[in-house]
Amino acid sequence: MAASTVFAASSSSQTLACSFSNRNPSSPFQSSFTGVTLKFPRQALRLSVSPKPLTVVAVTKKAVAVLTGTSSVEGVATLTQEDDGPTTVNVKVTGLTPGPHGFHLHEYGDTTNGCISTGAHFNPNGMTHGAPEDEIRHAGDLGNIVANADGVAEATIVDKQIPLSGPNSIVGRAFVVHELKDDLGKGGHELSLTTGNAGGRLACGFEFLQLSSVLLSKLRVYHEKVTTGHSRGCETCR
Ligand SMILES: [Cu+2]
Ligand SMILES: [Zn+2]
Repeated sequence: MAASTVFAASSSSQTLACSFSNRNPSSPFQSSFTGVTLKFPRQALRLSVSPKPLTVVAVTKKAVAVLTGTSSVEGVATLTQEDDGPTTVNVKVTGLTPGPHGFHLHEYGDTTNGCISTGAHFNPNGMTHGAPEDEIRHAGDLGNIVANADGVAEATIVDKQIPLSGPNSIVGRAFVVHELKDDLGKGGHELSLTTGNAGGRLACGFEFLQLSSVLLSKLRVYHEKVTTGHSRGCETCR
């Protein structure tokens, strides 16, 4: 998992930084730069090897996207994924016309030219457009969200094809809310199998990954342990 990889990497660099500044006068380092053999004292070697590799048993990954556009349509989507399970998306969009609106994950988290620069639907498996429950669908096909009479659409979507880590991670890609109803590939229109004929792009926003509070607190505890255990004479530990 990406989060645990980062964790492990930071712990080893922390330990390495500490071991190099351990100045024990009884067994000093010798430099090889002047042609002298590099010898590490036993104590330094022990410090550089973590006695127990850190294992994060369960990780909750979280991401958030803020959706904006050129119209008054705006919204927020929060995403949560436990380990490698399905991702839950909670989305709220305001300023819509009442009724269904296509809601997709598009390929690029690029909004420099408005929502058009988010590209096509996220489609890592080379499929045609479909409904979220279809076997043949773009990974980014999340169906429709439905706005009430006040123009507010709220939905909770649980989907297995939009993970927050791994090769098909959707972090850095963009949600798009459309002008029209997504026909889920079944409308018979020439655009049905590519976009669901969902019309213009009203609002969009890309996903930021958030570290869970549990993981953050574990990182703090671990960092505290490392710094208090090895901090003497180790300026880089602080
Ligand atoms: Cu779309
Ligand atoms: Zn699609």
